[in-house]
Amino acid sequence: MLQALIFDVDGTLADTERDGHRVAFNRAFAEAGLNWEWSVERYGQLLEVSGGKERLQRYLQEDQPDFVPPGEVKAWAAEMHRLKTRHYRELVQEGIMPLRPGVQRLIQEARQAGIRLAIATTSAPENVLALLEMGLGSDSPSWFEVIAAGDVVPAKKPAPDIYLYALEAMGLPPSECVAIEDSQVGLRAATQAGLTTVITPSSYTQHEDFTGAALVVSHLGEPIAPFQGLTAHPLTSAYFDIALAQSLLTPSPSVTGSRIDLQ
Ligand code: XBP
Ligand code: MG
Repeated sequence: MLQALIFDVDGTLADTERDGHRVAFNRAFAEAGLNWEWSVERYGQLLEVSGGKERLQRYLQEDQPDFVPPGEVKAWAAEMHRLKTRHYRELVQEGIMPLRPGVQRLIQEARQAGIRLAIATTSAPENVLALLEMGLGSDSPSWFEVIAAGDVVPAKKPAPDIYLYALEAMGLPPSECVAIEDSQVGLRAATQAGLTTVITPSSYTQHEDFTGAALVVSHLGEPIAPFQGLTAHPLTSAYFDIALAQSLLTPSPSVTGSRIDLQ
């Protein structure tokens, strides 16, 4: 039986990378007196690295090899990331990154059905809280039993650690949960943790390979704005709901020799 939904944040709850995190990094660079500018295209490549601090260090290695940070590079990256986080929260509060279709509906439906909720993200916890409060209201963080975020585990996605952390905190096996992700990096993390995973590709991840996902749909969908199925999975619903999540965990009758096969 389905017990919980575990949500990724960036790209899944809202399309945050291009107009949120990327712009916030650029504003932090400007504030620090650096004339670096991450273009939409370059940021897309840097997204291969999960985590803002880690991404920044990859950029230094690849694009700014002669840059000498004041002090130790990790401390410098952490300080830049603090600036960036402040800018990111301001961007969220401007309301420029609405929740994706179906996110609010699904979360409300889960709450009504007694399905537990969790977050598993590589993004900093401050970012997650800002996005939830802006999109779902100030008390919404409390709806999530676990908000596993940022540096709570050292190995970020695609390592499964953040999902394993969330599962352990909830005391649930992966077989009773469904993860909702937008990227191949996130899919790898979730499936390596043993989770059935639904993918709603975001603007940066449209063309990624989602082999291994239980379901790939354009977004979670609304009754008046149906999702599009992006894999061969037979869809009888116009939007992703608890019944569909449950069906992904229930082995197909023809495979298991259930009532249908026994007739
Ligand atoms: C996406 C990430 C994050 C964000 C930036 O996380 O990799 O690093 O791009 O956030 P997810 P920070 O898809 O797992 O939510 O700068 O706070 O790391
Ligand atoms: Mg994501």
